[in-house]
Amino acid sequence: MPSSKKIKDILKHVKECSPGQDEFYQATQEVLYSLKPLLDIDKRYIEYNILERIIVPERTVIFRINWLDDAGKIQTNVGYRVQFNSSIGPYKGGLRFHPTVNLGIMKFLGFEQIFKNALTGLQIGGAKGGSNFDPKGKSDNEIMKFCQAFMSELYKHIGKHKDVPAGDIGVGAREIGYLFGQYKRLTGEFEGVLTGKGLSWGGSNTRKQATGYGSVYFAENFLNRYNMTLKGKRCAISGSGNVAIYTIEKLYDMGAIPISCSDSKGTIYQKDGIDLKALKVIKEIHHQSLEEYATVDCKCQYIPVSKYPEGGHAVWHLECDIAFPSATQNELTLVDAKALHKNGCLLINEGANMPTTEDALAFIKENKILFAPGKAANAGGVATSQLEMSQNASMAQWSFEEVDIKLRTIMQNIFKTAYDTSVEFDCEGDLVTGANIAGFRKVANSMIDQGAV
Ligand code: NDP
Ligand code: 2IT
Repeated sequence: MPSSKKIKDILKHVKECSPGQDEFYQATQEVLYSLKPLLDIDKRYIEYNILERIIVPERTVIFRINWLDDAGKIQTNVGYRVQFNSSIGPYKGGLRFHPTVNLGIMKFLGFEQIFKNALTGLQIGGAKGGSNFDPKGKSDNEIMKFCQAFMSELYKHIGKHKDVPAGDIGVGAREIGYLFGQYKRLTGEFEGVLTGKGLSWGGSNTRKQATGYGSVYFAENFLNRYNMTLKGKRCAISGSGNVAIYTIEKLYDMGAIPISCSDSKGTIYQKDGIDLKALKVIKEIHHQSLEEYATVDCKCQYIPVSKYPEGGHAVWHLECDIAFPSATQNELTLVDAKALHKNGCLLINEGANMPTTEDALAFIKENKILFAPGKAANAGGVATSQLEMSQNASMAQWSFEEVDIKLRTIMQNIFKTAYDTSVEFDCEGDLVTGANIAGFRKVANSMIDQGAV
């Protein structure tokens, strides 16, 4: 059977057996179609039913979480852990706490994580988890109660050689602390079962910075390949969470000008560069909205979300050389991609997971804008998580500089792997194809080696 017919049949089957999981269809469609050149030259993947197998999670745990709010009322949420693929190592991937979380979103994130983790060159399988719990407006006590209730079920399914969760949207150092404390209480084990831990109890230097720094290192490698650098480049960044903040920090180090950040309520545009110190205080210490930033910094322009109709997002309508979408999935639409192109943007570097919609991606490809897919560009976070696991296994703690050097090397290698694979398959610079094929090949070959399990 020709590979294109096979891919079509499988995608049809995915839709039939998992209704309403749009983000999962989007992710599987993008990956499977990009594998066509590989499937055409190596028939083993079809012969061993790798596509049918790789799109089904090895295990999905869905559970109820009951917790007591500050008023003494019982609240209920749903928890998930999708253990997608363990062919090359223990399951690894973040936990997301956000009201939009559902099974389709967990599956898209877990699926992407398989190939991202393979691209790092490290031995980690793919997983994702989380809950539809909304941390916004909750007291510290409520966050702790929720994390404890969440871990009271999750601990049965994870372990340092089995599955090692970490943070994602809505899960940072504070939540990892409460989750770890409860795991330790339930099991009596002090083990590296989570990454993103505090530095005094097993965390790795640079993990907090790693996704943002890694995204910038990736962009620099990409630009260097075309005889350019980040120096002096005007960069539009979306989001104002962990990934966005450390993208902005590293961009300053590289001599670039980060001109924006955003949150779910609005965008900050600051022509001469975002005030990083003010941003950290507002977001990392006080957990406030960017409206607050606009009140402390009068040189910036604040554009509320409601002012941007037609499916566009203000941040992508600013004049910039490079775009760093670093907030959430499908935040960069066709309208946005057209605006970026019109304004001369030369590179879109995905800090978030799948931030670009399908039609925007097609437009970007057609118009030959350089494009760094999230599974390559944002892999620095999970790679540094694996470095945390290594340090935990040997009870060591490496310095900030040591981990940062390793991170730079890993990002350089990921770029080289994705780029060289694009050359191998006659689509030089198409890193979507390069990253997907390189990640898939490693996982699929391991599945073949391990037989029908
Ligand atoms: P944070 O929770 O720290 O920050 C998320 C940011 O995105 C906030 O500014 C938030 O705004 C904004 N945001 C989230 N959801 C929406 C939405 N539906 N609409 C508009 N804005 C939204 O998360 P991270 O920075 O950790 O994660 C950002 C992205 O990076 C995600 O796609 C994540 O999967 C990806 N990623 C994260 C890694 C990590 O190590 N943390 C590693 C690799 C990828 P508000 O506060 O108003 O909600
Ligand atoms: O999407 C991601 O790669 C993450 N949220 C980080 C996962 C991890 O295990 O560090």
